[in-house]
Amino acid sequence: MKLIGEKINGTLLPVRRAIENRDSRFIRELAKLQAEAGADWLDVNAGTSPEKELDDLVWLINCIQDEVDTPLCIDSANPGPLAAAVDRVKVTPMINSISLEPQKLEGILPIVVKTECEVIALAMDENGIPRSLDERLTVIHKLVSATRSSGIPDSKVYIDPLVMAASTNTDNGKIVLDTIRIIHEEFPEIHFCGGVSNISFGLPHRTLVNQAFLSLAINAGLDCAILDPLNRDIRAAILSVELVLGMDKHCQRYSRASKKGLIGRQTDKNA
Ligand code: THG
Repeated sequence: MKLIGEKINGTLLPVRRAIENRDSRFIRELAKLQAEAGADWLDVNAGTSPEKELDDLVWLINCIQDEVDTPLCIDSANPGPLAAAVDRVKVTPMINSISLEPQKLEGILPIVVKTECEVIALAMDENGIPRSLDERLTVIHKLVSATRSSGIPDSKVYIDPLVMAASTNTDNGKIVLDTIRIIHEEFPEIHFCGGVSNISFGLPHRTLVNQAFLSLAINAGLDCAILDPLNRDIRAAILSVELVLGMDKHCQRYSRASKKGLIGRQTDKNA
């Protein structure tokens, strides 16, 4: 399971403040902590002010690269800032994201082709996120046609089925799980990626719901997630599910995490 660290996101208030104040120490610390916690990429999202996005994104990227070598996942809906960001990274990044919206296919897909990088493809089109399973599958089929005809190998595509709150529609979890299972069987080279914690939005004890969903999603074929790698509960869920599914040779990663005190109740290693 690959992890994309989500914490450098300008829609979070402390990050927005750090961007506004050009507080590079704060950003570097977030980069270091997530890299040490095992993030495979660091998501970089400059936030919501379009006129400043380019400057802010380039500043963020420079800060992060001064601290860590972890590849970046550049999270922007806008071709201009995205292209500028891609030009400044030291290691080939992941692009977050394309979708079936015409402006994404016209503006962002060519950047992916030129960069020969991995890309997250959101299961949505100009009408938004499809509500039913069938519609979501149709959108994904069209997305895969678009990436294939641009010459992008399936192995560089991460489909994001778009995890939505179960509190607003109790079918939301099942739709994502079925989407992953069906597309995974059809296109075995394609990866899946999602913002796992969206499932529990608006509910109490969010961790419980996140853990249950993550376990089922990994079983269905989810092999990448955007999450907080510093979150102990999430880390425990991933390690224990991978162990049970035979994805952790000799239970090595689980045991190592336990020895380091990274999982389980903090006072008792058998918890
Ligand atoms: N799909 C794709 N990209 C995405 C999302 C997605 N990018 C943005 C978002 N969704 C994922 N990013 C975040 C970033 C921060 C938080 C949630 C989603 C957040 N973080 C808390 C914090 O850092 O304080 C901690 C949460 C925790 O402890 O678990 O709320 O769906 N392609």
